[in-house]
Amino acid sequence: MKDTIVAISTPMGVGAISVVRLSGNKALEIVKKLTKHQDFKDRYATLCHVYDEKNEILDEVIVLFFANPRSYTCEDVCEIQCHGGVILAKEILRLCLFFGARLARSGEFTKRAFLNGRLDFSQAQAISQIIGAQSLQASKMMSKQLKGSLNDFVEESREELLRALAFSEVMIDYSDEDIPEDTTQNLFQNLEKLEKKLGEILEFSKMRNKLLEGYTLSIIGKPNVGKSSLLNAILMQDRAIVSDFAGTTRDTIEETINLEGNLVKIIDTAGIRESEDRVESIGIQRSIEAMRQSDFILAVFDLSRALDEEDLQILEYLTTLSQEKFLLIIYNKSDLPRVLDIEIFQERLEGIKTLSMHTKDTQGVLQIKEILSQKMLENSKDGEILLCAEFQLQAIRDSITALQAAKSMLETLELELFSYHIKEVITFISQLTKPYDIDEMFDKMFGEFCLGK
Ligand SMILES: Nc1nc2c(ncn2[C@@H]2O[C@H](COP(=O)(O)OP(=O)(O)OP(=O)(O)O)[C@@H](O)[C@H]2O)c(=O)[nH]1
Ligand SMILES: [Mg+2]
Repeated sequence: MKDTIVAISTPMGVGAISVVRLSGNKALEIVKKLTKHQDFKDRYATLCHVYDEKNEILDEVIVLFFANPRSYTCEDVCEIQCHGGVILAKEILRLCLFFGARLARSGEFTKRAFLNGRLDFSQAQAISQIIGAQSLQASKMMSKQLKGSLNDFVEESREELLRALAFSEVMIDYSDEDIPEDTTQNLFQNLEKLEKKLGEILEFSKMRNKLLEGYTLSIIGKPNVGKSSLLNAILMQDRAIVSDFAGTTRDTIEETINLEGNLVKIIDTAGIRESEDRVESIGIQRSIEAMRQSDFILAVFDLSRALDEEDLQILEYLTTLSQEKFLLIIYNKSDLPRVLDIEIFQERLEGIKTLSMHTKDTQGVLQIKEILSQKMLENSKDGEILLCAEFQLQAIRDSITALQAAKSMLETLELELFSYHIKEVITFISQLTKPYDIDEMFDKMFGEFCLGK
């Protein structure tokens, strides 16, 4: 890690300013050559010029200097803020290389921060997630992780387990009768608590990863009930073609909206019904697939038409999905005289939220958005630890298995085996924040970052 690295840290060609970042022993020296300015103060902004090799002024810039170790990487760091666009930042980058810096690999700044002890593994990972996060809640949660809440949990659990291990090691040579029963009971309860907590983290993480990826919502229903009209109303633009011809939408249409900081992909589907038409029936297959992939389903029915075979078929689908998906039944076209008998829906889909509306009614659309936002809010309650990487989820699963084995050994007072399994749990739990001490592992993980981080 002797060499000084450089990268453009802002997205290419976007925005009014770009930042070129240098880290390493020679960072300051390079900036001095670049600007012909000698006096940079730690943690101060300095206005100066950048010159090219022919001594011509290239740009007016602001240099931020962070002396080691109080910098992102714990090394000397200089950030050069130049004017935006592609050309200038690239030119400054080129000059930095000319004066002896090396191009940073993606994630290399964060890797250095990690290797210099500035961040632990989970914090480094949280940074990668913040950059890629698709929702405001997710970035907030990751920022919290950055503060080290996962680290605290791992430390606390380790202490608990070490206490269990110490007890076991001391008691190993005693006969069963001499082992105090209340102590083992107490120990058992604590392990049970830890197991429960691990289970919660696992469940929570699986669910919350939605916040990172974004949600999917599909609008389904038989032909002509007003699905595309509803999509347009939600988007507040005429995105999909609407007509009174049944089968207007032949393939799925996708649009993304931002609902209170959450990214929601909305899929308008081809109406579900048995179809002779090959093109349409492919579309229908897709809409069934869309439903399977969705977190939310808006199932649209037409209040102005009598219940028919197609509605019943859709009801059938919905009952199989209602366990795992968030389902909202929309009774559409409430502006027309009501013909649809909704009793059968109430019977079959007990406890499911319903809403009567028509698509020209902004009130109805607002209500839909509110219901969805509420649901997403429930999904993003604070205070839990969120794990994103598969190896972490695996470490939790392994911890739970080992913990269960340890508990059953404690019950039968087979303390040697108990100790063995507790040591396993300690190893697995430690992997949450310090997975493996292998360099390639880091390269792989940090390589997922974008350049300049
Ligand atoms: N009166 C009334 N008409 C509506 C309402 N919503 C949609 N429509 C009309 O119903 C017809 C069908 O609307 P679409 O949005 O194309 O229906 P769809 O479900 O997408 O139909 P397919 O794509 O064929 O499956 C159009 O003529 C719309 O103008 C509503 O709330 N009230
Ligand atoms: Mg349509």
